[in-house]
Amino acid sequence: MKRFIAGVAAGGALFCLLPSAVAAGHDHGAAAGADTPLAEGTVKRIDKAAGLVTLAHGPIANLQMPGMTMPFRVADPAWLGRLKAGDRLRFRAEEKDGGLVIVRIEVAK
Ligand SMILES: [Cu+2]
Repeated sequence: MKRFIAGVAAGGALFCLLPSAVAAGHDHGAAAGADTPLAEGTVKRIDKAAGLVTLAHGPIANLQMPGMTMPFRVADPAWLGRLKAGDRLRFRAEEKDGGLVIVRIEVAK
């Protein structure tokens, strides 16, 4: 997972380029990935300055990733303002521009 974490850190500079790419990719992803269940996770830390949310997550089927705790970028920075440590959520993460980006979040209240 070192590759993914390095990608997230290095991808910070690309963050401003993401919204249109994510929006375009998400429409296709929703159809292509319709049979892939959302992953489950718990928010451990929010870093608004870096645009990252650290999740303790379960297996992510579409990324063939086992459960672990790691930071993710988010498709919309505004999401970070609506999350807090301890929130349990379901999410979809995709590989974009060499890093991992959360493109969908459903918070379990
Ligand atoms: Cu992970």
